[in-house]
Amino acid sequence: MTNIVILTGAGISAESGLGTFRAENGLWAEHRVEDVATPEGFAKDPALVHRFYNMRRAESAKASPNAAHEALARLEARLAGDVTVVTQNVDDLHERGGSQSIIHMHGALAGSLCAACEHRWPSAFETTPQDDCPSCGRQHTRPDIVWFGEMPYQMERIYQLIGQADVFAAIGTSGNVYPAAGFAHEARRLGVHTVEFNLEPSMVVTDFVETRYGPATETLPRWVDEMLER
Ligand code: BJW
Repeated sequence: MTNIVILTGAGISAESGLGTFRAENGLWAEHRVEDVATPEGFAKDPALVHRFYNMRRAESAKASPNAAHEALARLEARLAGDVTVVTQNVDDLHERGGSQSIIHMHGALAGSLCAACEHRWPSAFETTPQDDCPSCGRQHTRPDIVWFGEMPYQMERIYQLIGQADVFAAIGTSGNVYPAAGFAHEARRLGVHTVEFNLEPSMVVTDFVETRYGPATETLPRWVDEMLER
């Protein structure tokens, strides 16, 4: 039995055509992070934030899962052991790629959240600040996304999974955003084998005992083959 926890970031969806955040031509080259990814930005201009996530939802719907998403689904289906994908991504490419065990720690484009009563429901394809909450009827609808200063989802469960893991792999994440950027450190402290997949060393590269650089659609399927042959 081998238990594997996989942390994914924007880089795994890059080859599906979705922008990463911190690249020169990335999402935040055109949108200030303070405006679209903080509660304060939402309070200042909710219509702008809704437009930003409507645009992201439309781009995500046009994208298809790539060979890296599919490789992770194959690993989960065939490995003798548990594979959990903890994703920082808000797209649904892991679901559509066939993974079953997925934690969206930064929320999902598929969800809406009432900022007044915290009711959650499946998001419409296009949302506006005027949308009524189906539970309390007030107009405080926001995307169910974890912004800076907010607590990511299922943290207790994630640390529990890391504590039971044999392997921790991080794929396509720059290591800039905590607490996700601290998972490899915790895994290594517990003696878990840590492996990084990226185009280049991340900010937390020293927490990994193994590194594999190159496009995830090439490095991941190879690694999955190796894990399944062990
Ligand atoms: C490829 C590739 C290919 C490309 N193949 N690879 C000081 C110290 C420590 C922490 C903090 C601090 N000050 C503030 C904090 C906390 C803060 C934080 O970390 N800030 C940092 C900027 C320092 N964190 C938070 O606020 C979090 N909450 C929290 O800490 O709660 C605790 C708390 C709450 C309240 C009170 C007290 C405590 C919440 C963080 C939420 C992040 N949300 C976002 C936006 C929303 C989602 C969305 O709009 O989609 O999530 S930020 C953004 O960054 C997004 C991502 O999920 C996240 C990570 O980005 P990611 O995925 O790593 O993307 P990139 O673009 O950075 O990197 C892509 C990588 O892919 C690159 O490395 C490429 O090389 C690679 N790549 N193509 C392989 N083909």
